[in-house]
Amino acid sequence: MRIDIVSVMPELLTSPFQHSIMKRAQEKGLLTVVVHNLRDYGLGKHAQLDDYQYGGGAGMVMMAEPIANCIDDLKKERKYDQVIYMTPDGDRLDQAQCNHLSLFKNLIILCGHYKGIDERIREHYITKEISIGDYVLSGGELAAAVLVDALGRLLPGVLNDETSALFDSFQDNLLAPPVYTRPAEFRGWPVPEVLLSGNFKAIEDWRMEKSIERTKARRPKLLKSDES
Ligand code: 6GU
Repeated sequence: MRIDIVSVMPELLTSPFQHSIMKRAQEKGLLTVVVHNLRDYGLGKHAQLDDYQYGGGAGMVMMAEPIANCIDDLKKERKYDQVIYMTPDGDRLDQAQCNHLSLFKNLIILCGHYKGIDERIREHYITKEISIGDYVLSGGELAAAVLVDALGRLLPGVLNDETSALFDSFQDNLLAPPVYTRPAEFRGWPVPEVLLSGNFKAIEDWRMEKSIERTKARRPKLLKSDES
């Protein structure tokens, strides 16, 4: 999968993909992330990217032309499956959407800033609008990093144990069960005995029971529907 991220703050997007699983995904050639500085497409000698909004009101709006030119340039190089705009009024991201998006080959992610982008870009370029939750961030970059991470780990071959993404919280609308590591007793607090029993059937049953218990307690709506 190749992901091109268009941003006015590309510095915010350097570190998130240079560590751990995202680093390995790129080293293995399974994921390519390229960040583009929208400033390179700014207008005039100040490389202007935003302007006052028509009709008045506080806050600047990202102009259509730099964004259109940048996306046009990318589209000259390859065909894109989706042009995603990160915005708090987009569809709320969930695991089902991540699974769906992880199947695409080429994605563009546009990070919003200021009051947002000129509506004509949303109408004519954007194919999907995504929010990562009902709260407002100062820009779309951190949200884009969340999306890329969530997609990257789903690509076949990225995780060491291929099955481990399947056991993630949410993958079957259940939260993950509790996990323990050594020592078997810490400050008088023991690890549940079944986990030390070597009885794999009993361990599987225990984990399923704990998953359901935890989901009921913390996210009951997950059990009733596809809602969170
Ligand atoms: Cl995608 N962008 C911004 N600016 N804020 C958000 C968001 C995105 N998702 C939740 N809050």
